[in-house]
Amino acid sequence: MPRKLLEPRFSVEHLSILDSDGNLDTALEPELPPDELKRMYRAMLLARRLDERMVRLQRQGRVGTFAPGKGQEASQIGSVCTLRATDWMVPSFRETAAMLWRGWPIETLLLFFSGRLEGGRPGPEQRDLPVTIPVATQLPHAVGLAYAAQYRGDDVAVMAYFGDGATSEGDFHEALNFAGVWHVPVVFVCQNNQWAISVPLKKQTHSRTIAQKALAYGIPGIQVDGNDVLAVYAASREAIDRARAGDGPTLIECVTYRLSMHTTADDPTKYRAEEEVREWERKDPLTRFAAYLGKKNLLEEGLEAAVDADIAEAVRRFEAVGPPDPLGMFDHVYAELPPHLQLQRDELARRLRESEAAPAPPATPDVALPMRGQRQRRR
Ligand SMILES: Cc1ncc(C[n+]2csc(CCOP(=O)(O)OP(=O)(O)O)c2C)c(N)n1
Ligand SMILES: [Mg+2]
Repeated sequence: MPRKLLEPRFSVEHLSILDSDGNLDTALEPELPPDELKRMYRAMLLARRLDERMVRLQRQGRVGTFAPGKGQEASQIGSVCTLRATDWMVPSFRETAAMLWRGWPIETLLLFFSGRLEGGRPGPEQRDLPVTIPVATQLPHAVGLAYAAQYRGDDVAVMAYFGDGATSEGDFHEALNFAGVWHVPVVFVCQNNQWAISVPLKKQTHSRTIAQKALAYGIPGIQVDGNDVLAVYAASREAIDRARAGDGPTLIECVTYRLSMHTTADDPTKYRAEEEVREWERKDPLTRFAAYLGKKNLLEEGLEAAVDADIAEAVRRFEAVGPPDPLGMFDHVYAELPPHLQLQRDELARRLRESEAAPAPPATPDVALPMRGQRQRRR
């Protein structure tokens, strides 16, 4: 019996429209109205400035651990801007830019990164899932949302975000498999930022691209220059239109780079070369987009100051929120507290009552049980 070729040899497309030297492929340039281009740039700039501010706030002990998205603004804004308010957006933990676009107030994001419950709650009309820290677990949820939309006949698409590291998790493969089998309206956006904490891409996968993993699940996959907002937009537009037309899921791999640390608890100088970072700084998605807009006369004067003022206002509102109730840490994990936690809760409640009754100055740490980074003795 001769050997038969069952699958044709496949190729994986790489899409780039505006390169880091400002060269534009006009044949591929998407048709975006000037106001939309301006809105996209503003969102990217807001995300960048907020990102830098968040790191400073964390260093000052004013917010908790934060995962910077610096360098990934084009991957996020170029994709999320193709969604309607009625579509679902499913973030991981580095999607601050995408969340801002979807209308999350800045102070809510600050609350989230201070460990506050209020920070994780989408608005009542908002079709976003909250931040997901456990890597890749949001992907089966995204497929479930798409399956429900398909079942109910809703005109809704779902966009789910994750990193290169997430593709090593079973959840990623299960999600793509179900999405392919059910042919549901979901777009998987992988932000391949080259690192999963200290693990480089080459130790994550032996595949030449992440996009090609789609082939195994019978769905289209495309690789795009993730620092080129026009390329990300074009690929996302196509994928979302396909989902809406009932033509099933797509995997988009955005090739990008995490310019900052994994989180504020990480020191990337321990595991990656400065030269690598410098090289990617030259491919900065904001500089490139700004140059493109400049040529079209669409760069607004004073935008940076306006964005900074919005951030400063939000920081003021965030810092005016009262401290959390320390007893809240016992809520929302167990429906019924196990006895050992009930004992700890009672003990903390007693100490808090005592410390409230105690006269100033503040009691010793043993009595006050302060939490790191929290100004919680205002109750
Ligand atoms: C299930 C699970 N395992 C491990 C972790 C710890 N962890 C947090 S982020 C991360 C790396 C994720 O890398 P990637 O998917 O590339 O996303 P990136 O951080 O680069 O955005 C790990 C291992 C976790 N949060 N969840
Ligand atoms: Mg990564």
